Amino acid sequence: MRPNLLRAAMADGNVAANAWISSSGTYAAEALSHAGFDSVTIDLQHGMFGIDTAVALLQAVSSGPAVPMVRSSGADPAEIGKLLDAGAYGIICPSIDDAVTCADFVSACRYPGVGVRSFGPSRGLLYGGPDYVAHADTTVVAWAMIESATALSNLDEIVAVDGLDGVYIGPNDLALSLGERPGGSFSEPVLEAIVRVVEAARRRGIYVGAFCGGEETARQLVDLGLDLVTPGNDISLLRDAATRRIAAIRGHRTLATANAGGY
Ligand code: 3PY
Ligand code: MG
Repeated sequence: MRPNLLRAAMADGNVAANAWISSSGTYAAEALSHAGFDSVTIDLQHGMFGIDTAVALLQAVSSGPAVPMVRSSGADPAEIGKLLDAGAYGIICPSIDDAVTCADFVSACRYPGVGVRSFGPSRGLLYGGPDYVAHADTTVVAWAMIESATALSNLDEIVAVDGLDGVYIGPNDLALSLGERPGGSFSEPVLEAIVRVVEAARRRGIYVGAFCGGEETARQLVDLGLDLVTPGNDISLLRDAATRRIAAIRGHRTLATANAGGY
């Protein structure tokens, strides 16, 4: 089976850079896969498209060197199975608030013996290779999103779930849940929560990644020792580059504020 180079990069102690796709264009997804990111995640929860487009985006991402992942819209095993069948090498599952939901999510990512994934790997075979089924369970990365006060209170049980590969922090929902404002730089309570998640993941020897609004917060989390950071999404990259270039042309800097959370 084609190896998961994201797993290999993180296992070697490198910090992985993950791109985030929220728009439906396959050409942009293909370009980001060639831009130097270790992985590209297609956001089926908040992205402006449905599952059929997510499949086309997986095709676009896998035409380049980055590892294709999807943030599912939830923990539904039917949707997760379809995304894996379509060739996702990693699933980031939103709103994992307790160990039971986490165990169900991991089970949806693994074939019987370990989990409940149904057979039908279709495009997974094309991308992964003919021995896909034998190695999928140890190749696909299962990330549980930690993004609420409830998840924080159940953190030790969540990270202890058998077969979970990593936790992925959603700082915007986490901020809302803690009574803080999402977007921009991390408030003190959000940063404290992030540190708690990093420590819990480290104790269990699983990976820890996070969404970041931009390059400053991404650098801050690289310094905290995260294994993977997402420095904003495709649209924030576009807006940021556009803003910088317009400012360079006009000779002054006008920061876009409407999209401060990276969406
Ligand atoms: C969050 O910050 O809540 C996210 O889900 C990031 O994608
Ligand atoms: Mg979220």
